[in-house]
Amino acid sequence: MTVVNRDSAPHTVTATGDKMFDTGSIAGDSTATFTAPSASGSYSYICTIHPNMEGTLTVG
Ligand SMILES: [Cu+2]
Repeated sequence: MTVVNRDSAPHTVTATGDKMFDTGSIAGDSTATFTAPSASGSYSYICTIHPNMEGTLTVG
């Protein structure tokens, strides 16, 4: 899947726990792709640069 960093600062999309996905650092105003888990479920992720930034990836 593709994610877009619309901020000027770099961020990551990094799965918590078993780290099933990790974009690494995405530069500001850039895109990154990663392979989403194939199993349905909710996967928590954070930005490793700013660990207070968190979200959930839902695979239907
Ligand atoms: Cu960040």
